[in-house]
Amino acid sequence: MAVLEQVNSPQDLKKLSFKNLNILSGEIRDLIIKVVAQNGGHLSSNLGVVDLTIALHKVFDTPEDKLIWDVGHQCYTHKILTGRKDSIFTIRKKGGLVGFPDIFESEHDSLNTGHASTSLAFASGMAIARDREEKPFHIVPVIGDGALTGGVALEALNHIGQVKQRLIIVLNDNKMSISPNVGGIGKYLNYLASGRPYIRFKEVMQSIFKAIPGIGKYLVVSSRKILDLARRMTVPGTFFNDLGVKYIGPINGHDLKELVKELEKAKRYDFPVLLHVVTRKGKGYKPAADNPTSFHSSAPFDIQNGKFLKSGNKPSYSKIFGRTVLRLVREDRKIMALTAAMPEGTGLDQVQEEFPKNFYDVGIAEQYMFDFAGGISLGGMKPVVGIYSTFLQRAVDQVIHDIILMKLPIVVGIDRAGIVGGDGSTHQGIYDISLLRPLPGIVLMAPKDENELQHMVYTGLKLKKPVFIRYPKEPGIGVELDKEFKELPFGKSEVMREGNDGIVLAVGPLVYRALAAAEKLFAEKKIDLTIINVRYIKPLDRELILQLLKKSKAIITIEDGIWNGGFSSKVRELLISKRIKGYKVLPLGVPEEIVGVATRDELLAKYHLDADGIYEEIGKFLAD
Ligand SMILES: Cc1ncc(C[n+]2csc(CCOP(=O)(O)OP(=O)(O)O)c2C)c(N)n1
Repeated sequence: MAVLEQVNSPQDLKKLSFKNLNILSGEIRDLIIKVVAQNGGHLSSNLGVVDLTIALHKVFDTPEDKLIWDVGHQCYTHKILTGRKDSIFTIRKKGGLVGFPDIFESEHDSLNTGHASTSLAFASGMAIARDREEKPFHIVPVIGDGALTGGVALEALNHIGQVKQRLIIVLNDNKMSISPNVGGIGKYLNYLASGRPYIRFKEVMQSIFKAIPGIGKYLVVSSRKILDLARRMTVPGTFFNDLGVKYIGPINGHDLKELVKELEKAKRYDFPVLLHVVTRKGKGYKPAADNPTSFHSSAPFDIQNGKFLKSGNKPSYSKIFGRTVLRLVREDRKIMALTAAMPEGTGLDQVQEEFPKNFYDVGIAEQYMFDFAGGISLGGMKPVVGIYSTFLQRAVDQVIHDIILMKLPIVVGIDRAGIVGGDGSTHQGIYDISLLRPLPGIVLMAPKDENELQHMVYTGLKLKKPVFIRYPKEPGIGVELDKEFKELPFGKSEVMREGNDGIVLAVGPLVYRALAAAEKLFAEKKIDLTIINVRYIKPLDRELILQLLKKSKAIITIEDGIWNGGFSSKVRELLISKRIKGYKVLPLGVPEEIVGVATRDELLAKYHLDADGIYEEIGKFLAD
């Protein structure tokens, strides 16, 4: 019988021998590979922490002890071991398990995560609360070397070193963020992981022993134990030790015995310790180990050859964004492409490859990136930022305080804007319109297709203002790309279809779904709609909207995001400010609720944002 069959809760692990734990580790890897090959998901990070997770559950007792997974994308083994083995094939599917820890899903998940670097701050707060109540349990945040570079993690370390709560921080160091980790902290961890501080210490000690006349050479031989002890003590990890967090490591993250031994020891301290655990991303599946970046957030694939199962040849908006920036850099070396740890995801890796000097990956540091961009802009260069809508949320203060108030020219590609499939609530890009639209002096655009996206990036750079361009995570429409870039008329929308029965103001690629709905409404119900490709959410084409109101006072707004406070509200505010009477508005968008896990298409259908939903909603609205 497979060992995994005997494990239904973390308690079952406690009885297993190390031999069986090692067998279990192989079985879990096989299961995770099968699950991700079928559903897509985070493969390389999950394969990297199988042994670490087994060791953690062997040593600690969840749910009493709190395991906190930073980012949370590496939680599959944790889910398998904490009673969710039988539903693991539902992960990332509608109604299934969330691909990240979720406190509503299991008592073993002590924190919802998805955005990086939050674990240490939460652990710190939870430890204060625990200690006030004099409770004995352990709090164990597990943070990657990538997430450790995030500002909030460093702010937490700074405070933890001061407050000195009892905490066991596990630093899972695999040298990788999604791409290879960047920056000084990563280099420092590599230095620690290589054992070089110890080797250096050993060399110095041995030369001191040798210099002692007579007995020196004997001391060198017998000093191994002392040196070994010294290795465990203060020499490595000075950065952490000096902050007030005891460094322990490096520890082989694939050696269960060593892991269990070190975790058991860590339980004895009554102050914060950091265990530096070294793991390999993708371990156990060669294609993922060889190419951890592609298998970070993986599409379904063929297990035999590691090839992704492709769905069509249309380029993504990210690809077109990166390609456009690359073409523009070829013409103008003042352009600087910036990303916070997402070179591939944003498409800006294309710039990195050809113009490494015009590209910066700043690590998981969205706030820093906007201030860095501000500095670049003040210095007379042209920053172009690629960022996911969901991660932009973290830098809204920098956008307002450091970019908008100084009216700094910058172009921001907001990727994954709108509904995002698979990842669930933490990754939805549904708030950017409502967050950005009240900000004075900004330009906010949304292309209806990939051809328009390239013109928007070009136009954005010409405008010399803070410009934001939002586009979704879905393949482009497949339209032909114009060879030459062109400047889009500032603040002007595009009329796609004319009719007298209602005005549809559609944002982004939803324009095409609205067009399809309009054709069907005309064919089946003789309802004749005007369809507008909004293009500029800000500044709004007020002139056109006011003009169109002469034809019809039935307005339908369609946006891929929350409509409450979003584009729909903006249109309504215009109508109110102009004291227009007798209009009615149908707002199609995401309502004010937490958007869970499903595919993008399923979610679009749920919120009536697919062609059929738009058709039905408008049909009902105009019939009322
Ligand atoms: C604030 C934020 N920015 C970017 C991301 C996208 N992201 C997800 S995982 C990841 C890499 C994390 O690296 P690390 O913490 O070392 O974990 P690993 O995947 O290597 O196990 C990034 C950049 C994120 N989740 N949150």
